[in-house]
Amino acid sequence: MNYYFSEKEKSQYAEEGFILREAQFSSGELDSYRKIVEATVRSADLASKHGKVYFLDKKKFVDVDSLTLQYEPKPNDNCLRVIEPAHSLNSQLELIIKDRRLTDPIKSILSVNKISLWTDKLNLKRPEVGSGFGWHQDSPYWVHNSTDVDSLPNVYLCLDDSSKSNGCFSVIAGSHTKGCLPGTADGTQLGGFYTDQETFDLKNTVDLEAAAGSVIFFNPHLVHGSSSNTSKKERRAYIITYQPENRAMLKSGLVNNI
Ligand SMILES: O=C(O)CCC(=O)C(=O)O
Repeated sequence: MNYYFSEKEKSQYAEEGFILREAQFSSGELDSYRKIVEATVRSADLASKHGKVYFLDKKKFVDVDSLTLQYEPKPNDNCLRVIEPAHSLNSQLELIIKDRRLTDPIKSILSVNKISLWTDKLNLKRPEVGSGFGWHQDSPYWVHNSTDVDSLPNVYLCLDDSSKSNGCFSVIAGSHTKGCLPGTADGTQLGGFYTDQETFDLKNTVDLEAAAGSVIFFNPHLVHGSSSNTSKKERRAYIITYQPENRAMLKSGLVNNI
């Protein structure tokens, strides 16, 4: 059994910059992954007590060695929003990172037989407090640390059922074809990382309302984002980014061949 992309998926990925595969993981697997995720959150809370706190555009971040924790804006600034790289807190996440349902399609995208890890993020969009992510590409964040930013495909694993009300993942189909796009120049510290809306067409928005266990593969240049979680339901996601083998990870500089 393998999970490589079909020819049709390869051309759809090339054209639109993403592929959604539904029902990839069973409810038993998802239950165990959610337990691993919540254990990782508890470890992050403990680790944060020894970290360096700083604020960007009034948003709280804590760095602990090569780990970065990002919090919700005030008054929910005790609530974790993003943990990166998450596997550094919990080696059980490596089970997911190495799963062929995720790695085979990545090998199809990269046209290689062996891959390594670039980074992994847990995005915890908690009920009623989880904030949105503005339209952005990932590539501008990485261009200063990677000489081959085109070769950093992402996998987004839905850990909960997601809809517009709990802030599902949204993409701008076809927005990946022009490389790194200009950021906004709104004078804020992080503004340059949000994509200038003149450079893409909101008409091409696809809201990926997808059940838990769905997986979205997407190009590092694809413009994407999501709205806040106004519902009473969890919306957790695990985003893993891979690269060809023998390359160093984003934060630690270590090599993690899969
Ligand atoms: O989790 C989401 O909805 C979006 C996350 C995202 O855009 C990112 O981590 O780059």
